Amino acid sequence: MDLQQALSELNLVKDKSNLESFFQKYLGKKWLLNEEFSKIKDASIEEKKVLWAKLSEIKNKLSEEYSQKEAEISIMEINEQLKKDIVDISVNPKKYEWWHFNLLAKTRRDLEKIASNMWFIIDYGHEVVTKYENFASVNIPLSHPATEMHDTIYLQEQSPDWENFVFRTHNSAHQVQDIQKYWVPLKLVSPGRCYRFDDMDATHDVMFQYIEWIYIDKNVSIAHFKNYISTLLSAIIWRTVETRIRPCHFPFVEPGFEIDARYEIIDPKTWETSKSKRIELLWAGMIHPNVLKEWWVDPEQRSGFAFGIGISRLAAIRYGIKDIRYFTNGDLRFIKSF
Ligand code: FA5
Repeated sequence: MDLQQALSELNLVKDKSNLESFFQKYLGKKWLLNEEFSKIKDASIEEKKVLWAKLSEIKNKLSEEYSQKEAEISIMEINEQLKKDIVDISVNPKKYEWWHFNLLAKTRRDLEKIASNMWFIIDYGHEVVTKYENFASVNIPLSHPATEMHDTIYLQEQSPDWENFVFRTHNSAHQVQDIQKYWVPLKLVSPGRCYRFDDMDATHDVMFQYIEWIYIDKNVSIAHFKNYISTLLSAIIWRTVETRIRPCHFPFVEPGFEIDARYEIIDPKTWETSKSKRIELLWAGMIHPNVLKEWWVDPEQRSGFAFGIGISRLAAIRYGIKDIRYFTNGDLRFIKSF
């Protein structure tokens, strides 16, 4: 067998199928070299040694050249494929759109800015809290309807003597810890997600953004509450809104108030406006003396107000949206219109 002949044939190989034929011819089962090796058995011992060495050298050389060729062809094929697969990943600057915050995040951030400007501390707390923090620490007895399974999302109990954990239903849940952390006088806001097992509709979500404001000091009165709430609402809402304040009962506060709002809904297609129904915007009140005692604050010395606003309802009023589900359903037509 002529090694030079084999090598020049290998040199002419340009693709995988020719390479395969070459392999079958020289190196496969029925290889030419095999024939040469089979002749060794008839040779004398001395000739055997020489022939074996010569054929082994040919075999090694051919195998080495073959492997090199195989690698070359693979790289060549990959490069050809890459040329065909070219994708233009450069972005057309004219098509690039500037991002903006989701309207809920924007409203929450604006609320936080206003709160800092009024010298309120911002503390987000935890989304998973104990049953005590969520209910008893704010004077909600465990027999209260709000503690029932259909309102509260409980975490699975690990053992019978284990304190139940819940997804917080309101941010009032970590006030007991905030008091321990910052003590009084206290001006604090707690923004963040809350969870309730509510049926979803235009004003209810199962997970919603909420912000709680709390102010405790000497001689804090309803007049302070009115002043803060009207400053806050006029800073965050730039549209005409009809508000109504009315007394209500919430165990955390005494007296308690509710503020409802009626606002202008804008039709995104026609830009026509219509009046919304009256919606509950926030609950508030003067912190109940029992709650202050529970927090080791002397109700004879200190008083305070607290209020909790659903940020999605506030954002709906702010931007004239008729249904809070638009904020989270990912509809690009809605997102792009802001
Ligand atoms: C509370 O959670 C009280 N912690 C509020 C409070 C704070 C009272 C301080 C007194 C003192 P309420 O359950 O009403 O109250 O919820 C407060 C606000 O959260 C509502 O006014 C509403 O704006 C919003 N909200 C309540 N449930 C939902 C829901 N499922 N989806 C969206 N927003 C909601």
